[in-house]
Amino acid sequence: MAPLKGPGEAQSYDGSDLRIGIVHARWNTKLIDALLSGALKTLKANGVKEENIVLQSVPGSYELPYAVQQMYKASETQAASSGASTLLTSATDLLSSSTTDLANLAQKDGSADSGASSKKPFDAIIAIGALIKGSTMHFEYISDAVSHALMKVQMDAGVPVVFGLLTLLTEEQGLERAGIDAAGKGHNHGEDWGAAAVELGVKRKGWG
Ligand code: DLZ
Repeated sequence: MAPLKGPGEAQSYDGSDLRIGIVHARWNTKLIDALLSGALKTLKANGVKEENIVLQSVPGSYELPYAVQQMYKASETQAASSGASTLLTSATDLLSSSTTDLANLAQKDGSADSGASSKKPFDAIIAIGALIKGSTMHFEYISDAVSHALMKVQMDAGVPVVFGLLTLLTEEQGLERAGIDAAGKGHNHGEDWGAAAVELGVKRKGWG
């Protein structure tokens, strides 16, 4: 019988053509490490190439929306200029190469090309953080601000931003959602985030 909760039957999408960004906070590192591993695991299982996954870290969850926004903008700028810079690199190589070096140039060009194609704008970005409620109002303010800001970045930039922010009332909740609780009854939500990034990244190409 299908489970009541969760993202439903796992469907596989071909992520081999996708470029995915991941920004993660460093607060609550034990949780973050497990969630990040989970996300990377499903990205790779769905065919996303390692060289097309870009990782960034920020101190805490509050910094996530700004980092996502800047990362996406930078990827757009790089994509716009990468064609020209690839040509420039090849021309410079050609002029400065001796004939013995020319045999290597094809290989160099190949890697420049694959670099250029991997410099396309991100197809999706995953924002990962773990906020744990303390004794002040800090948790409420940051949870609210970050959730709204991530949605705003997604809508303003027109790129899927996967909501990998755990808003936890207890540490135990975090361990379960990172799939590292002692009882082993938890589930690593990072895996779902990786799958969501691939699904949205693939589907948005068809929506254009
Ligand atoms: C300050 C703070 C606290 C108390 N708790 C957390 C947390 O549980 N999870 C998290 O990701 N970040 C936390 N931070 C750091 C803030 O998100 C932020 O990095 C700082 O306030 C600096 O802007």
